[in-house]
Amino acid sequence: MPKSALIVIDVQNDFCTGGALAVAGGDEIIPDINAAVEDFDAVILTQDWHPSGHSSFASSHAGKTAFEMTQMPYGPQVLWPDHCIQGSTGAALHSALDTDRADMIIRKGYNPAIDSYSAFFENDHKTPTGLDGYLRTRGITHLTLVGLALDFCVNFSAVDAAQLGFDVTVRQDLCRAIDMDGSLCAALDGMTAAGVALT
Ligand code: VGL
Ligand code: ZN
Repeated sequence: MPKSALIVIDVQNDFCTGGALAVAGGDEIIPDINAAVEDFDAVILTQDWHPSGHSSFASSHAGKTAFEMTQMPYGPQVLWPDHCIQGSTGAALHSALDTDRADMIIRKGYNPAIDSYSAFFENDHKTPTGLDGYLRTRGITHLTLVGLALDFCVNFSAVDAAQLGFDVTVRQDLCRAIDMDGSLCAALDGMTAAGVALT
């Protein structure tokens, strides 16, 4: 039997109702995510975890406002409202999320100069988070991704995972999207092209 993991992306207060970067319907998916953990050999949670003044925050760039694009040394980057600041209530995993079954919580986005949508690589597409090695050394080959946001962190994680050779499924019913400027459509196309199964 191939070993499987459920990867739960960024189910944190700031991405849920009332949060700094709330994703519409973000909280709705939590009960079904809690139910899904039973079907997997391993459960991994990710946590967006930025230092204050992070370079992905619009507030760190004079004259820029949230949801504008900017150019970083590693490429284009959306500028976000301040969110998921290390140790803040907004960065905490949502209290309705059952974290007891989680084997590991992997934090990302702690590098002040580089954002990290993906659970595998920072946005330079080079700096690894270590998750690839963790999964491989445990013999896990099949990944199912759920969480927030479908068009950003779930998307980047799924595409990287597929390119790393994992068998990847994204359960769209257990995700919600930000959907700005066609980002959801582009993400679905990109995941399909990368060989991700969308169910
Ligand atoms: C995310 C924008 C900024 C996400 C994280 O979890 O999708 N999006 N930081
Ligand atoms: Zn972030």
